[in-house]
Amino acid sequence: MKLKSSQTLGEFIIDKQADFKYSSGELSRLLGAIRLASKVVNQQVNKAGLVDIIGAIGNQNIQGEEQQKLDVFANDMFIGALKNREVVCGIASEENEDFISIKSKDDAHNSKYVVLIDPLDGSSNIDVNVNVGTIFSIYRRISEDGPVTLEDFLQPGNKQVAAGYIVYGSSTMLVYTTGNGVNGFTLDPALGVFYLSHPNIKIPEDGKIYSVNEGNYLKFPQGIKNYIKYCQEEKENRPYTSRYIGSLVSDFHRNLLKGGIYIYPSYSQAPKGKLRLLYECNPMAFLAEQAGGSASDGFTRILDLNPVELHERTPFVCGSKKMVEKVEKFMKDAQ
Ligand code: AHM
Ligand code: MG
Repeated sequence: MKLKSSQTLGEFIIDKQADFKYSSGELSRLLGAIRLASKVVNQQVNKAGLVDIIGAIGNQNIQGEEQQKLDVFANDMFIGALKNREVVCGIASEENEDFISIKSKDDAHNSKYVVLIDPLDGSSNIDVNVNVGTIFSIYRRISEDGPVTLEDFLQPGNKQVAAGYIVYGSSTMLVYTTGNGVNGFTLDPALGVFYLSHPNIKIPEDGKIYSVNEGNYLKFPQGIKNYIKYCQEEKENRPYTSRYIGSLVSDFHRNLLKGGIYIYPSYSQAPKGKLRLLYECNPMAFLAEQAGGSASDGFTRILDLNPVELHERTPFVCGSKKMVEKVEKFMKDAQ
């Protein structure tokens, strides 16, 4: 088999280091830590179907440790890798109520970056062998020194320095941006190496796929209902195709490559929808924009929203530019 590219993720990160605004190598090491943790998590996700078999005796693994739920395992792995390498001064995770402040070994808080992470998004899909993912978002701290503060994490998405995801799928891929386009890397499982497989990804300007949980249709805002009907009409190049995995990373990844729109709107019982602005929507919005697409809450650009709390939610409309514009028009018209 001939590889499309022989450039590894490690080489690529080093090559691109000079593109970073503040190029001290710290961001490269940070991305390296995420790369490492993702390989460990990938191994465990691949074995998910065996957990009951391996852990059948008292639910203990070979080291005599209790079997952990995979989302807890992923959380520990990413936080552990970032802490050990002393590459961040703070981490906020969708799995933890509060953020963590991190000191380096010399007791200082001298790293520049904070990371927000959803360690295993869509984890309810694991039991049925459906793809899951990790989503990460990186900012420079804004507080001067000492332990990180909540304000370091509550920055608008337009201040992100880097963002990306890992999709644990039929192949495992890591896709990320540092604000200079989007690049995708596929893991060679035998070698444990990510290779550049999707350089400079661009999302088609328009698409024919819409991804939304239509089971909630009756509870959606009128503008979204009208848009869904529009997608289903037999007119011009429609009807569109409906594709919804229920795993944001996979739905986003497919639409990124093929063109399409992902929608998680507000609904009557959840006026701000389900997805988290900081862990899910901001990083995906940054990637979408860097690939030529866009992301909105139906009215406002996601990256311009000012977060007020760590775990806040927002309606989310993301994907091909023309499709997002169309949803915004339907939302406005229905007001
Ligand atoms: P999670 O962070 O608890 O895993 O929830 C996020 C997931 C997304 O991956 C997915 O797009 C969405 O929830 C699916 O929700 P629903 O089942 O309501 O359609
Ligand atoms: Mg999630």
